[in-house]
Amino acid sequence: MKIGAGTAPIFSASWCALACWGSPQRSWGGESITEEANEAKGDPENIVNGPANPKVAAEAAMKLIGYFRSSAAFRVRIALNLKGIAVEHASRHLRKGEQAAPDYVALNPQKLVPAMVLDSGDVLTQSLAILEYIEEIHPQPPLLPGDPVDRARIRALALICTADIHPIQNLRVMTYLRDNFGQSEESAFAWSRHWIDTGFEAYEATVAGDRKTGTFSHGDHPTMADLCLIPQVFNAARFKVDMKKYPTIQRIFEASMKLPAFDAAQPSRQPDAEP
Ligand SMILES: N[C@@H](CCC(=O)N[C@@H](CS)C(=O)NCC(=O)O)C(=O)O
Repeated sequence: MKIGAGTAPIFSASWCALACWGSPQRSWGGESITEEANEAKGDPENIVNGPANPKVAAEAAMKLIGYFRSSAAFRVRIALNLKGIAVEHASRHLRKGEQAAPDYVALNPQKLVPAMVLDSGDVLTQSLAILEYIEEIHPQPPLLPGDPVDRARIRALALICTADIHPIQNLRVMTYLRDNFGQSEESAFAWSRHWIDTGFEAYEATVAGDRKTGTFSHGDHPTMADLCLIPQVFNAARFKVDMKKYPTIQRIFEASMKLPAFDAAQPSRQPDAEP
């Protein structure tokens, strides 16, 4: 999908210049990307908390539309941080249904975040496709290192989280269970826990004791597998999954969260974060 010339500007002046390892994520404030918000906040020049490093912001060419608690957007934020790519950030409040607003549906008919708008006007959707794109335009440090067998292992681990766990415990599925099947919040949580446990049992069995597992899921540097695992561990905490059952995953989680690229990408550090 491509945004043509003359398309109404949909982004707030909510910028986060994401610098490389160790540098904090800087926000220019603003959570929503409605045109009203744009009008209220004015041009980027009017934003009081401008970038500490104008060069980084000036290089920003891509715009990531996410939500602080979105694990799919979280994956992309980690990749951008790891690779030191600056982007403009904007948010759609999922609990308020902003992902279903017509201007967003025009970008992503799936009504899901994230979406990445390129300087060219092209719009990328699906976090794994966005990760692969980022990897192609900015190969260092690699998210998919090694030989084809290694890369298949990394992708398989990533897919446990992104294809088999996350899609059946995300917001719209939980809402559907409650609204159409009369399930309580507690039952919906139990559903999510079940599917996270099912996936994590497989993930743990794959990485535990495998010589290809290192500090991270594959070797001693973070890969696409970790970018998908760590946000899923955050979800597991929300749904009160007992992580003691998954010592290797827990170890990888702790190693990952020591890295600034992961830490800066976590939900509570986003400008649109809520308690
Ligand atoms: N497979 C998609 C999943 C995207 C997705 O499910 N996003 C969630 C947030 S993590 C969302 O937008 N949910 C809105 C909803 O459920 O209505 C991807 O990887 O990008």
